[in-house]
Amino acid sequence: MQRGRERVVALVDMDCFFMQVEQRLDPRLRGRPCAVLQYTEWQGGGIVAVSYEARAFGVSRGMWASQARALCPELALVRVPQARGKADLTRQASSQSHPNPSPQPGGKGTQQTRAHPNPGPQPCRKGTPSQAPSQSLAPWCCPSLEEMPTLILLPSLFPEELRESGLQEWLASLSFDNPDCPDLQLTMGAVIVEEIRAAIEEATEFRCSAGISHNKTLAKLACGLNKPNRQTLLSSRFVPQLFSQLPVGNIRNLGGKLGTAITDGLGIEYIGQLTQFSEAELQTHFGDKTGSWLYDLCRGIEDEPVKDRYLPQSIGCSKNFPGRTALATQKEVQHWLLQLALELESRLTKDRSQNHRVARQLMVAIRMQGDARVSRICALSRYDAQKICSDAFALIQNCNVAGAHQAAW
Ligand code: DCP
Repeated sequence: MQRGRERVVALVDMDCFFMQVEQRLDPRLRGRPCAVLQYTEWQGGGIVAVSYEARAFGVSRGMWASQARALCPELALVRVPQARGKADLTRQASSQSHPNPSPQPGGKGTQQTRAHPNPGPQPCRKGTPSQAPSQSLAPWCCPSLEEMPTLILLPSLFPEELRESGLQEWLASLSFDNPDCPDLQLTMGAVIVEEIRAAIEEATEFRCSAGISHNKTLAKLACGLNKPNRQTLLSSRFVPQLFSQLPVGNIRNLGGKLGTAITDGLGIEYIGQLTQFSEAELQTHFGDKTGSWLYDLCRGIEDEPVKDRYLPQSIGCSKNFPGRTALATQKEVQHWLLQLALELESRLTKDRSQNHRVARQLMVAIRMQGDARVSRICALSRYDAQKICSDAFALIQNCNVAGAHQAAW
C-alpha cells in the first residue's frame, strides 16, 4: 500500500458549538440567524459564536454586536451569563462532557430533523475491511447511498443530485475485492462516522461535522470544508488538486510562525507549492525534522498518531481588557487576578473530585500595551484562590511598567 494511506482517521467537530448550547436551551433560536455574545458593556458585546444562518449575512466571530446587527437586522443575540465580572462558561463546559440534561420524551434531533434510514450497524460495519483480509467485501459490505446521507466527496459536488451521482460513481469505482484498498477503507470509515454523528445528535441534540482521511491534518482540513452537518471524505487522489490552491496557513500547525516562515522564506502561497522543493532543501530551511515533515505533509502524508485524550490537560480562565479598559493600577490587577483565581479554584476543585487528579503547576499569562505577551510558571501548592492570586501577582509584579512597587501599573 502507498505510504501514508494505511490509516483511516476521522475528526468530528461540533458546529457553532456555543450557539448550539444556547439553541438547545431555547429551541426558538434554531434555524435562525443568531449569535452568542460575551459581555455587553462595549458596542453591545463581542460575538464568540455564530449560527450558520447568520454567517450567510457575513456575521462572524470577533465582531461587535452593533456591527453584526448592521449586517443582519433580524439577528437574535444571546449573552453568555456572567460571574465574577467575566463570562461564565459553565454550561458550555458541562455540555462538552454530558449529553442533554433533559432529554425530550420520544427523543429529539436526528429522528425528527435528519432522516437516517440506516436500520443500525450491521455486523460487518463494526470492523475495518482489513479484518477480513482473505475475503471479498462484496456484496455484504458494499455500503449504500442511504448509509451516507451527509457525505460529501472531494471535489465537492453540489447540488444534492450531483452529490448522489458523484457518490454512486465513487462506489462503482471502489475495489470491493481488495480490503486493503485505501479508498474503500475511507468509505467504510465514512459510514461508521455517519453512525457516530447520528448517535451524537440523538444523545445530545448537537449537530457536528466530520472529516475522514488518512491522517489528522487531512481529516481536520476535510472537516472544515463542508460545515455544518456534513462530513467530507478526502481521498489522497484529490490532495494535489486541493493543495494547489490551499493557503499554507489553512493547514493545521502552519497557521502561525512556521507558516509565515514558509510563505515568506520560500516565496510561496499554497501548500502544494512546497512539492517543488527537495527534502534536502526543506531541511536546509527548517531543520532536519521539520523539513522532512513538510516534505511529506505537502504530499498529504503525515504519521502523527491519534492519541486518546479524555480530559483536558490544563484548566484555565482569562479575561481581556482591550483599549481603554486596560488595567492601570496594581489594585485593579490584583482585583482581577482574584476574580480569575476564584473561578480557577472552583473549577480545579470540581475537577479534583470528578477526575481524581491534582494540578501541580500554575501559569500566568498577560498581554501588555503594544501586545507584548509574557507568561510565567510557578508551583501550584494548594487550591486556594487567595494563595493563587498572591502567587500570580508575585510572578508578574516585575512586568509593571510603572515599577514593581508603584501603585500605578
Ligand atoms: N470560542 C470562543 N472564542 C474563540 C474561539 C472559540 O469563545 N476565540 C468558543 C465559541 C465556539 C467554541 O469555542 O462556539 C468552539 O469554537 P470553534 O472554533 O470550534 O468554532 P464554532 O464551534 O463556534 O464554529 P464552527 O462550526 O466553525 O466550528
